[in-house]
Amino acid sequence: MLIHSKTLFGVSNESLTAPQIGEGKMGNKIFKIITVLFVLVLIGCDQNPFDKLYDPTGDGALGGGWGDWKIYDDQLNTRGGVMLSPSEEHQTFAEVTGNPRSGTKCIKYSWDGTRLWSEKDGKLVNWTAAILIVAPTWQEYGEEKDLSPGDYNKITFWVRGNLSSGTIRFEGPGPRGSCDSTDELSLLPAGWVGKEIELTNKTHLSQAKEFFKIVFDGGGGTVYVDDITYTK
Ligand SMILES: [Ca+2]
Repeated sequence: MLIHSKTLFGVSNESLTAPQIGEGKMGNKIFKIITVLFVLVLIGCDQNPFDKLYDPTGDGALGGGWGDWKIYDDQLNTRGGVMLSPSEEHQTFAEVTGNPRSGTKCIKYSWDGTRLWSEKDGKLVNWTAAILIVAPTWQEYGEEKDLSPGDYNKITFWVRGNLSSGTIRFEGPGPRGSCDSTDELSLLPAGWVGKEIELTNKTHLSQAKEFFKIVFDGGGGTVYVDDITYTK
């Protein structure tokens, strides 16, 4: 963002020089228009690594029937974004091509184990989470989607990876501490293994702010995830 600000400032200075010849108000208007255009161009060029996970095809399965809904196969099919918590430090979240469970890509999420500051908790915490959220960006977190018409009973997915210490768990929609989740896993398999989250709290499904969460607890590691599906 800092780079963008500097670039904008430079553009502003250049566009101010021409109108000073005698058209102050018109110059101001032109300056504002040029500034807005550059902001739009810069937003369009933003190289956010999560942009490639944005589904450009529309509502996916949500726009049609309410059958099984694969929210990630070789892309994120939710129109939502990805949020890292408690901050984005010391973690990597990406799509990778090596040894996916299906197609050509899978998700790779790593944490190096460094404790991070949590604004919500007001202290350093020993966990991190990658969250597939309903909102397109974390700044808009809080946007909800009603998944209850799907009558979904579980989320199925495939994982592999390794933990350096601590545990990992996978969660469905709902607040921390009360959402449906897998058990805490102290080991991840080297090869792909299927897992599932049983969805029991229908209130969380009707007011979903998140589709799926990967939570490292007590230590870092690397996990690969593929074929995340809401199903009956
Ligand atoms: Ca895949």
